Amino acid sequence: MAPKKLAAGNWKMNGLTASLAELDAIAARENGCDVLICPPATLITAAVAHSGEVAIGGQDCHAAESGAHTGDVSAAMLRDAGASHVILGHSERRTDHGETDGQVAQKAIAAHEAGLVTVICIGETEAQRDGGQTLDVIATQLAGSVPDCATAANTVIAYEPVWAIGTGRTPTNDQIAEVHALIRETLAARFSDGNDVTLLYGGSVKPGNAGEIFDIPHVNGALVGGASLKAGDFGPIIDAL
Ligand code: G2H
Repeated sequence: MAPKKLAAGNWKMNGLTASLAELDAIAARENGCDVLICPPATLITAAVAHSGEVAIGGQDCHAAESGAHTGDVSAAMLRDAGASHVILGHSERRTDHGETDGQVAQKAIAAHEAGLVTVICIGETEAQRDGGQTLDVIATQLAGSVPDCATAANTVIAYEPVWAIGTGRTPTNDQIAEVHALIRETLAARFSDGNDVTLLYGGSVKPGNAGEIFDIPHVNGALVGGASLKAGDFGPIIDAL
């Protein structure tokens, strides 16, 4: 089995009910690859009703199944709302909420138990890249954030350099290729189906750069933030895949 191609949109803390019109437009222009939209939790149930073949996911979940965790949602709740995927370990969660690799792995275990596909995010900061630590950081995050129960069917890995997120800056194609090759090698060494895991690039992907990023070896799609909010931007990215 070859890795599935996936165009994933992360709406972050953006979107009201009216935004579902964009989802209708995205659903209408599918090109055969898998498409995922992760709206805010408030929109998941309504988004499922608008999504057609487009998968709907959450942007985070708690590691516990239920309990006294004000403001959090569990993996089972996301599944119950109709989500099929969940993003975990996004750098904004790691930065804003202090999430560690170990916590991300616990969340991933809970998500897999609930039947969700996890999109586990990893990526270096600008200081780490400037300090020549990128490959070590990626290896450490992969080892710590991806649980032993990961398979090609239940796990997607997104490489998102922190300095490229929402900044309009992107790594060179060679930099993306180097990190994706490391991720592929590491997964293949650890998991029997590691060669089949879908690997996404994320960080300032837009219609103008998606095609060349998708041509890089071991890039099987993208996790797109700002450019996933409008079907006029996300549609051409889907088409480029
Ligand atoms: C990276 C990405 C989506 P953007 O966070 O996960 O956002 O495309 O806006 O850089």
